[in-house]
Amino acid sequence: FDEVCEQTGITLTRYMMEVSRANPELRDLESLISGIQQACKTISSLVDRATITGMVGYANGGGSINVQGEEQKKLDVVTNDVLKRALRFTGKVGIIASEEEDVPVFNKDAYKVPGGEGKYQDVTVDIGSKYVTVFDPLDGSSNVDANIPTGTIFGVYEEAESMENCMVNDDSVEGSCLLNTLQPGDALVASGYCLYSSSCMFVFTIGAGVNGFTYDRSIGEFVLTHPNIQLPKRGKIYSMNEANRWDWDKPLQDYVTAIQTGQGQTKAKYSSRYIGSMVGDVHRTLLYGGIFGYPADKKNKDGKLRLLYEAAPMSFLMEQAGGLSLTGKTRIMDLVPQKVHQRVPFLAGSYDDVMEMRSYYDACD
Ligand code: AHM
Ligand code: MG
Repeated sequence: FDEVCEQTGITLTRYMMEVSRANPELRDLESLISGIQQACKTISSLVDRATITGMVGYANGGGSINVQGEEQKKLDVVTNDVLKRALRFTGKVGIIASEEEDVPVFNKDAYKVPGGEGKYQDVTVDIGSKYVTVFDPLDGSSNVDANIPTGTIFGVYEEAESMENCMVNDDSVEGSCLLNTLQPGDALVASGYCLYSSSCMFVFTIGAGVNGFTYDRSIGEFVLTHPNIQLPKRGKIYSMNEANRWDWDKPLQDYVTAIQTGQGQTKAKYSSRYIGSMVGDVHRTLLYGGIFGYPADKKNKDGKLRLLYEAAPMSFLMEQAGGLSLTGKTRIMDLVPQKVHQRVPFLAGSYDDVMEMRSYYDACD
């Protein structure tokens, strides 16, 4: 009988229940992760069925532009809404910052939940003991029409200060809600991603290592398949958009030339792999090792990836798996964002590979 019961394995739901039983102060985080996992299951189904349901292509016939000047795809808009609602109804999230929202959203409104005697009652988000959640609902969405992997990236911060002085205007938030949003990666309490690929995987950290769960559609649960992921100290793969090579910093050009030609520290000739979808590229790097990045170039001095909801959450994962994540020289987890949608050069992966890359920048000083 025991064997039959064990067939399900350790689900993400059970994992978080056990974490919060052992650490009652993390009970709110359990609710929050439950909201995110629920949203990821819905997004996985939306992505799976997108070509059947007509959910491919641009939103509003191409007229929908986000604050970063990017055209939003239909799936960007829908998945943002799915995640926002899932988080809001946990009652544990005060502020949400998303790639697809111009300014952070403050969950201050009352909403209705089922009450006693079949009635509905108004509740407001419990001010205090709340979290700030940052996310990119569907990273790599430009690839989705061609069935290339995509992913959801998220990061969770605790509110660093009281929300009393939070000012919400039509097109901006100021005061404590902005200060609570602009926290450095080092303040993250959880981060992770959900990868929508040949299988759907939820990989995350709460600051005690990295665990990977694979979605078992037959039971509707994420099941622990990759406990305690450790990045190999070295890999043999580099992963960057090489079309930008001639615009990269000289130290990075020299480093990549060295590992391509067997002149690097290991004397191995590295292979190149680049999906162009950060979640897939980071996932491969976590499992196989090597270095992945979106570096600075002449046109884009800060690279392409966003610090708050792409680079910092992924840096937390990389470090928790024993790897390293730098802008070139500087540790990304140390950076305090000045703006919600700020970009940052990102180079991360196996500890020794990233340190070798860094040595080319040191040599330039
Ligand atoms: P997005 O957030 O608009 O989807 O863009 C981010 C994506 C990353 O997933 C990926 O690493 C990068 O853009 C690829 O950019 P490029 O096509 O310039 O190589
Ligand atoms: Mg993105």
